Amino acid sequence: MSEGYRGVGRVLVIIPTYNEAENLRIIADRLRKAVPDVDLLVADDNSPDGTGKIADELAAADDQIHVMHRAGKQGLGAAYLAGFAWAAEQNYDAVVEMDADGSHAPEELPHLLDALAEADVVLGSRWVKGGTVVNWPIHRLALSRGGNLYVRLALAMPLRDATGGYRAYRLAALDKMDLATIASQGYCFQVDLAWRAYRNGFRIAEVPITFAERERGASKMSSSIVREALWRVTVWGTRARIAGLRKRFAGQRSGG
Ligand SMILES: Nc1nc2c(ncn2[C@@H]2O[C@H](COP(=O)(O)OP(=O)(O)OP(=O)(O)O)[C@@H](O)[C@H]2O)c(=O)[nH]1
Ligand SMILES: [Mg+2]
Repeated sequence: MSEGYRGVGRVLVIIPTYNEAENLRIIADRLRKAVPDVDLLVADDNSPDGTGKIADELAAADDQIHVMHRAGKQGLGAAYLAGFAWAAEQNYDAVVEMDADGSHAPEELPHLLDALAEADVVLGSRWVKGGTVVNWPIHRLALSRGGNLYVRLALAMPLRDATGGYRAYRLAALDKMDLATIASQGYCFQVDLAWRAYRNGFRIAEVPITFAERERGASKMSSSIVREALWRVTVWGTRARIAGLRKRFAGQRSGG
């Protein structure tokens, strides 16, 4: 167990994994070197490629590395929720979301954590000044850009990168986000959390990151993940608009 990170307290980085045997050692090693003051939890969904066994070996050799073995593939949202609950039980002050595939550079984590000292939620952002994406094909760039534009318009939420998955949260903020009602499974989970943070009026900071395309292993991105995000964001946006209209209508009636 580490002493904690300056201005933030005890930090747990959660890396959800499904078939990341080629990546896990590399990312864990980079993280431990880049930010020795934070702990790591690997949340593995019983990966058929033996990722869970590698996680066990890493944990046996380093008491700042922990493993959660989950029964089977249930989506990244469910893995994160289980990780957040474990962090709360273990009295961490903050959690970080990070992919296993090297897209999120552990070397940039200090930027996120420094920002968290003055915020409740920090988004690693590809689409603010200084942020970039390296080696993405044009269709992935278009999907991320288009997805973020849609989220911004549908939810009227002024964030540049609400779909990204490199983030830091204070546990006190997560605690107020009513996580038990989250149904989002795929990457829509990230939008869901950003939307909850925004509606709660939390301090949200976006810091630029350099996002690199995965070099090894297979992507879990799919069209059903995109469809889920599309319909959920549309439902949330419509609900928010109806609630806004109701409020205005009620205000007009009582205010004359
Ligand atoms: N535990 C768990 N982890 C998952 C699941 N789906 C994805 N992940 C992990 O979530 C992280 C992000 O998944 P990726 O496949 O990299 O998704 P992506 O970044 O959209 O796609 P690419 O980078 O293009 O491959 C990785 O660490 C995955 O192993 C899941 O169902 N369960
Ligand atoms: Mg990835």
